[in-house]
Order: sequence, then structure tokens, then C-alpha cells
Amino acid sequence: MREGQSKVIYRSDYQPPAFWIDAVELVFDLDPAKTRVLNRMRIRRNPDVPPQALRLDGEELNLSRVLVAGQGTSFKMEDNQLVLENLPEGNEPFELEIFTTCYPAKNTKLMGLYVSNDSFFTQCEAEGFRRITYFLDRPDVMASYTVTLRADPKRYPVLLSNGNLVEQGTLDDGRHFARWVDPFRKPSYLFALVAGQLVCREQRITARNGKEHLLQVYVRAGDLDKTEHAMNSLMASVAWDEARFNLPLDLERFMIVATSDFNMGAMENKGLNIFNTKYVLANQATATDTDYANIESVVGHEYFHNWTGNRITCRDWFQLSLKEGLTVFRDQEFSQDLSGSPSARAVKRIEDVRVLRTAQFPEDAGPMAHPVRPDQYLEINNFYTVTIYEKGAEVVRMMQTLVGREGFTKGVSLYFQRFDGQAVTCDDFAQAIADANPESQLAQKLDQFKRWYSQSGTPRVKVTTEFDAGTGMYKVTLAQSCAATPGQPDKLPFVIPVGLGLLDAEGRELTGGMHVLTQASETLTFPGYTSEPVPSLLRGFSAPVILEYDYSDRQLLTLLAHDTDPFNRWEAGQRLATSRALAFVRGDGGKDSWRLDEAYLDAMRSVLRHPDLDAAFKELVLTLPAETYIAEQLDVVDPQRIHAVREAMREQLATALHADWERVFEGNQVLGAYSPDPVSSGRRALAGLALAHLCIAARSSGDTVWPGRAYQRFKDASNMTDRFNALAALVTAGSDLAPQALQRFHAMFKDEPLVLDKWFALQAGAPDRGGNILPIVKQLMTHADFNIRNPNRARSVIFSYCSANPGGFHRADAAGYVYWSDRVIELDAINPQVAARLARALDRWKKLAEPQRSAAREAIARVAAKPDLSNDVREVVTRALAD
Ligand code: B3K
Ligand code: ZN
Repeated sequence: MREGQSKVIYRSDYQPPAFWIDAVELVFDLDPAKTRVLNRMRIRRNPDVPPQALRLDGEELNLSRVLVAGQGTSFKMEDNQLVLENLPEGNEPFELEIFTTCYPAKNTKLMGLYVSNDSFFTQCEAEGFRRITYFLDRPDVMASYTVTLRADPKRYPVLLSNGNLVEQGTLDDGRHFARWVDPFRKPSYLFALVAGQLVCREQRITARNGKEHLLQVYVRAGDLDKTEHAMNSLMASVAWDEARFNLPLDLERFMIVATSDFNMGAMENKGLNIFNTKYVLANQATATDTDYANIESVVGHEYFHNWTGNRITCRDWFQLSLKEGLTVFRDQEFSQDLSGSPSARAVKRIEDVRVLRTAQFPEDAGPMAHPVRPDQYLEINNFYTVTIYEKGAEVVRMMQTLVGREGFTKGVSLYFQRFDGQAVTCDDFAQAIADANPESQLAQKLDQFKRWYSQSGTPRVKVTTEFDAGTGMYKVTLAQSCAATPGQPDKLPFVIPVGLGLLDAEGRELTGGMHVLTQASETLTFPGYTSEPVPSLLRGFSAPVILEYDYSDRQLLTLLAHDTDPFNRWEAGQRLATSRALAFVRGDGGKDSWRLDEAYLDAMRSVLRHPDLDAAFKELVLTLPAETYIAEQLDVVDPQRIHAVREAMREQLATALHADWERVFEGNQVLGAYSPDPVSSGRRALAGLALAHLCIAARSSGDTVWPGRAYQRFKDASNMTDRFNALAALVTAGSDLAPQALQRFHAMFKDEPLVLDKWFALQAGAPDRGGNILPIVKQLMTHADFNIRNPNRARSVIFSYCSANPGGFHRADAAGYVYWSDRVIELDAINPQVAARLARALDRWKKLAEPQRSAAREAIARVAAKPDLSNDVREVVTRALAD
């Protein structure tokens, strides 16, 4: 058994802490080989809890001394806890000093204090602080921090921690020091320090209330020219939170630091956000429009945590969605508000729903399904999931829908009035939103609404309609259900806001509104129609549910052409494509029988030719549903067949709409200075899609002109979006020019790690041709630039293959699964968090057709049989194998 607890933790076992830690003074002697940490705490007993021993968490620490009120004391170690039994009685505070050492250079898990490129970084959420010092490492213990950093000034000229810099200077031994005081109490997971050779972009701003703030973005010396967009995004975030939610920046100084070794996207440490370089660094030569958009939303997300997460935090980790669901909702709203036009807002909404449906819906239907507020976990790091984040955000969005935008802002204000500075629960949040809106449907149905927090699984809403031509009555029946999920055989009805509109046969809007479904089944009646209306259901994707309605093609074509709701307009196009893909996959025929009908092709052609639709929207409509999304609609999945079907459909779109793709490519060139705004990036995206289709068409026609033009574009492009789209078009189409383009791309960007990640990912994720991808992936792993210890690089090769390339991964000979199990085991010894993410690539193995199903099971069992697995991986594989 490895170090650390290996018991399942239950939400129902929550107990308040037996002690409070009011203040912490930390002194770090920073040395990569051995860092000394002096931790002086002011502690007192929690008067509400019966007297008991103090149990401090610690992991991979070397303990050298424990002093109580300056005196030595007895202690013992139990399961990674330092247990102190002889502490002063009574409720008076006392001082506890602990000296430990840790080994940052050996820390490959990237949790706690670690070294990356000769600099020190920390990551403490969820339970990393215990790898720095012994502590009550739980979010409901909030303390004031004073931090002194001491280090060699040449190697570590910059010394940062949370809050304000109060003192700095030189020590007698030639080292220098910096002392930081955080004016806010915080849980240990928000602690951070950074030390190294970094440079920063600075910006002084004056907030609406007249207060001055210093914003800083720290990076390595060569990267300063890639920080402008992150800084702009940060300034926009500060302004937005003040304007939309009345939440100002509460710190004199707000810092972002980028590191290339990071387990996830970024971390909201108080006043000292630490970011994966992927979500900070951008200039037009190295970053795509998507990168720019992601940076804006991640910078926003971490900044918004300053209130939703940091000022009010979680009582325990079961409440994680309290901060994550709410903060994702806030960053989604931020991006929408910044995007400028109703069409750009809709594009953002569609992108968000696409993530939800391709990643969260499968999670909710698989072995790792859990409620937005889970009831149990073995390893909390496994619960930073799309359910907690994205479904959690949908739950918050439904609250806003039920109380209105203004009502929601009022609710958020009440939440801060009640709980500022505290560690609270999801219930507390929902209650505040409801109490601020007592007349709302949320307040009236609050207990039922909260089933969104407690019940896992994606609800289905089955819709049936009836039209009586004699009476002119149209009836819409909505019936909800939710399948069993692990540990939850039966479900009760949810509160489901259903956006609903009716169109006439010509596509004119007849009526529209929001119906709140609370019963298992309800029938709505619409009198007075002379002909049967076309229903537009679940407008704006008003709830995270699967909507089942037996739409006819005619109805979908009407919605695609005319619906006033842009989301459903897009959705109609997706449904048309999905029904065709499913028919091909389910049918007995092979490639020759997968023929797209003229009606569908005409509809797509009209979208491409439409004079009023935005390019970004057209690009979304013309992009076929993802293979994983198609797979979710089936009970038994043959990923290679789905891949073949989708490729065949793409080929036909490519050839049948050839002339239109040419026109679209020519007509969407963006001239002038680069700007990642929604209009320009939408045009580049559509031109990129066009180029991809033109290269695909060239494959069957033997045309060399378009691949040549793609190569030219690849060479001459003035920004990474156009350059990468051209490269991807060549690689995806399997063009003869792809190898030389790839080689050239590597040579151009050999010193840009984030661009090399793209280069690796493109090859590992390329369409499989006769089983060629796995050998390529293995070859890539021997490349001099490959390094499995760097999470971004590991993801760019291994995850791009195992998680993002179903056609290449799910091989009938099981070689993909053998590769997967080898990598899970290899990564687990280095970095369990990354390994556990990879372990989830086979979550849905039970749906696979044979022979893949048995082979996948065997591969999972092979991992599970390994002694010494981390809790992270063990939890994932055990759940996967459970009945
Ligand atoms: N709160 C962090 C995630 C921490 C993950 C720990 N395994 C980033 C975020 O959600 O903003
Ligand atoms: Zn977050």
C-alpha cells in the first residue's frame, strides 16, 4: 500500500474540526534538493467539539522538530498523521511549531512544492499543502498567513507568495528574502509560493471605486511578448465582475504566474494564480484563435474564484461544485458578455453544450457517474470532473433561468452578505438564491430543484405531440425519466426548465416561452391552430437533459432554416446529421451504401450560402457530430465503424459542396492586422473547415491544386490559426504533402513547447488508416522532444491517441488497449493524477462491441491487478470493473 489514506470518505461523516488554526507563519529555506520549512501556528480548540487529540495531515515529509509553546512535546505518527495528545487544555490559543524538510526536485506528482525549469511552484488544491508541512489540510480551517521565503538571489531572484509584499532584503549568508502577508484568511488549499528567474508584465488599474491595483503576469524571460492577451483578459475580468455582480478586486496586487509543468489548467491561489503556460502565453505566431478564447475564459475563471471560492469557500470537498459549478457559470457568462453580438453569444453557448454532451453525458452514464455534490470518494482529485464543473454550471444556469438575470444577481449579493469569509455548502448557495427571490419557481420548488445536486445521471425528457385538426388543439406531452446510476437505482423527478416555441410550416414563430416541468409527465395544450405547428424544444439548451422527440426531417429542415432560437437552429442540423450517421452505423451495409441524401446536402449548402448567418455559426453547423457523441446514442458501439461512417459523410460533404467550399474559402479571408475577435476568428474557422474539405475532396478526385494551396497557406500564413488549419487539413486528408509540412512545422517551432504540443497532438489524433496511428504514436514517444513527465506533452501524445482518437485506439487486435495499460502503469509511478485521467479513457468499455469489449476489460483488469497502484488509478479501474 502506498502512503496516504486509502479509505473511502463519505459526505455523511463530516465533522467540524477539533481545532482551529487562526494564524500561520511559514519560513521556507528554498533548495531544490532539500527545502526546510518552519511552520509556526496559533491554534485553539474548537469549543463546539469534545476535547480530543490534534491530528495533522502530512505526506512525504521529513519531520525534525515539534514544539508547543516553545517546548518539546510528545507525538506519534498514525497513517500519515502527526498526532499530538498532550496539548494545553481549555480554549486559549497556543503556539505550535513544526520543522520539516521536503524534496521539491524529486516531486514528480506536481502536488505540494515542486521544481519546474529551475523555478519553485506549488499546487495545494485539493490536498497538496500536507506535502509542504503538517496541517489541518481541509478547506473549513481558514487561517491568516505570513510567509517568508529565503533563497539564493541569483538562481531565484523573484520570490512570491499570497497577499502583499511587506519586507525584502539580504541575509548575512548572502541569500535574499521576501516576506508576504495575506490580508485575508484562507484555507490551506489556496496557499502558494513561486521562486525563480521570472519576468513580468505589469499594469496599474483604477477600479470603479477609485482603488488602485497592480496586476502582474510572470513568465520566463523569452515569453514576455506572449503576455499581452492574458493581461487584457485579466483587466476585462476585473471590470466585468464589478459591473455584472458588483464584486470588486479586494487586493492591492494580483499576480498570475505561468509554468510549463502543471497537472491541470490553472489554480486560483489567493492573489497568486498559478497557470499552465497553455492558458497564459499567446501571440499570433504561436497561438490559435481557440487558444486566445481559452486564455480569456481561464483567466476569467481563476479571477472570478477570488470571490466564488476564495472569499466564500467550500466546507468540505463534497461541496466542490459550490465554487466550480458557479465559477464555470460565471466564466461562461463573461465570455458571452464579452463576445459582443447575439450570434457570438449563441456560438459560445453551442460550444459549451458540445463539451457537456460529449464529455459529461458519457461520464454520467458510465462507472464514474456521481452527483454534482458527490456522496463519497476515495481520491478527491478524481472528482474534478465535467460533472462537478460543467453540469454544476448548468445547475447554476437553471437557477438563473428560474429567477431571472436580475434575481440571480440579487441572490448572489445575498449569498455574500450571509457567508463572506466562511466555508459553506451547496445548500447554502441554493437557499440564498431562493431567499432573494421568494416568489420564484426556484423558491417554491427548492427541495425538488436540489435533486440536481443529489441525483446523478442525465435525465431524459421524452416529448410526444398531438394535433387535432378538427379542434385546432395542439398538445405537447413532456415525460421525464432518469436511468439508474452506480448506487442510485431509483430517481425522483427533477425541476426542468424547458424553453419551448412553436413555428408554423413556413417557419414563422407562433409562440414561445419557458415551461417548468416538475411532474413525471405533463401535457401542455395550445388551442387555435389551423395546421400542425413545428415544435422547437429545449431552446437555448435550457436544461442538461437528453431530449427525445421523433422529429421528421421536414420539421428539422424548417427549424434549421427559420428557428428564432440559434441554439435549436444548430441543433436541428446536428439531429439531421446524427440520424443519418446512426442509420448508416446500424445498417448492414458498407461504405458504398452510406449515401447522404440530397435534402440533407441541400440544407447544408443553404447554410453555407446564407447571406445573414455568421461564419462562426456556419462552421458549427457544418461540423458533424463528434464520434463520441454518436457513440452515446448507441447501445453497442463499434468505434471503428462510427469513425468510418463519419469520414464517409465528411467526404460526401466535401465533394457534393465542392464549389461552395471554394467560395467560402475565398470569401472568408481575413485581411489586415491579426485580431482574435469573434467575427475574425469565426471567418478563419470557416475558411479552415473549407480548406479541410477541399483537401479531403482532392484525395478522391486526384486534384493537386487544393493540397498545393493548403501547403502554400501553411507556409505563408501570418498567424497560427491559418497555419495550423492548413497543416491539419493536409494531415487529416493524408496528403502527400503532409510529411514535409510536418517536418517544416517542427523546424519552425522547435523552441516553442506549446506549439510542439500541437504538432504531437495532431499526429496522434489523425484519422487512422489501416492501423497506422499506433505505430506513429509509439514513434512519437521516442522523439527527442517527448517527455512523459511533462503533463502537457504526455497529454499531447498519449491522450490525443487514447481519448481523442477512437477510430485509431479501439483496434480489433487490442494493441491500443495494451498500449493504454502500459502508459497508465508507467504514468502512475510518476504522476497519479495524470495517470488517473488517462485511466478514464476506457470508462465506457461495457458498451463496446466484441472483440473490443473483452479486450478492454482485460486491459483494465491488468492495470487493476498491479500492486501498489495510487488511490487515483485504483478508484477509476475498480469502478470500471464493478458490476
Ligand atoms: N481549482 C483548480 C483545480 C484544482 C484541481 C486539483 N486537482 C482550478 C480551477 O478549477 O479553477
Ligand atoms: Zn475552478
